[in-house]
Amino acid sequence: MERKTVFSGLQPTGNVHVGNYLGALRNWVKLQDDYDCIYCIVDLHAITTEYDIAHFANDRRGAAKVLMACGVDPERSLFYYQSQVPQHTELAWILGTITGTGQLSRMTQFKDKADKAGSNLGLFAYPVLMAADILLYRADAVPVGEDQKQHLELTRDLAERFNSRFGDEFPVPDPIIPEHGARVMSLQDPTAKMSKSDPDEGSRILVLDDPDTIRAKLKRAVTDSGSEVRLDWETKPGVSNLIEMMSLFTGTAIADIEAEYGSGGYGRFKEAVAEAVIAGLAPIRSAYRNLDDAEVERLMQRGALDARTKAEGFQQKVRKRVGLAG
Ligand code: AQP
Repeated sequence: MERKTVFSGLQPTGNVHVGNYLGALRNWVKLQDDYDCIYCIVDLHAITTEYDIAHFANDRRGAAKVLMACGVDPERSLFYYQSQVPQHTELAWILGTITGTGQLSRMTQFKDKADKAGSNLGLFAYPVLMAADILLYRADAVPVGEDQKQHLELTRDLAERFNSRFGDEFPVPDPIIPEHGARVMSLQDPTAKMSKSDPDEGSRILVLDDPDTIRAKLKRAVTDSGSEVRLDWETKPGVSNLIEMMSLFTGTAIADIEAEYGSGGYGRFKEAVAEAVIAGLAPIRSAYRNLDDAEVERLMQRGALDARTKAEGFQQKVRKRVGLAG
């Protein structure tokens, strides 16, 4: 049977956090066993908000290295930088012609980011470029965290709209959202998602944080009133976030964590969570240290070459559909 195709992307900010890891990256790695996987460092998405120009190339490679250290394997997956495959932006333009501006202005990520940093056309059109990323390769499935659900809905709408206007070309992709870990919350505000762009470093644990930093961040993590360690997202969002994190890093069932730490107080529990996270991230830190920058860059250039060839074959079909090719 033909293998299905998976696509997903990550923005290169150098701050890959455990939300990205538990919500998306762990799935990316597992899916390599059963799917044709295409993974992308979406640098064009990253420049839609303020970024550090001088360090961008370095940050981009840093993100590629973190992903490789997590287990994204360039020998098994197509892995490259988005800006090196111009078919992404060409398809985004074409899809933009069938996207209503009303629908785009309802995207919550656009509203949040525009409120914080001001709006621009790139930020407004971000979800169309994301749809192009996915549809370019005719992906069947997209592993993402909960926050990307609305963008995936738009992608599905655009696939259907394109197919009905120009003829059947795109499969309508399904999101792959994990049952647990799809929305890891900020350590400082457990009602907001853990995020790369939060100015408070203490709000997130980075995949490459050293053990002492992880201990310190978890010690300062906001917990709730009372002292019982129990999963209850309504009244105990801070503790629930830590319980879920511990369960995902150790594979221990939530009920077993509650039974072991329920009445021992928050201090002891937070220390145990820190050790679980440190142990879970240790192999990634060590794999990262063993990666060579020049070799990573070579693999990314090779990935871009392969991706351009693959993308061009698909994109020519789109040009024919819309009347841009003979
Ligand atoms: N807190 C989270 N919990 C679970 N999954 C998450 N993801 C992001 N935050 C969480 C998932 O990680 C993948 C890559 O994300 P991205 O690089 O595209 O960044 P993002 O979605 O914009 O979220 P960030 O990392 O927090 O960045 P900012 O600060 O820019 O919003 C995606 O699959 C995402 O769902």
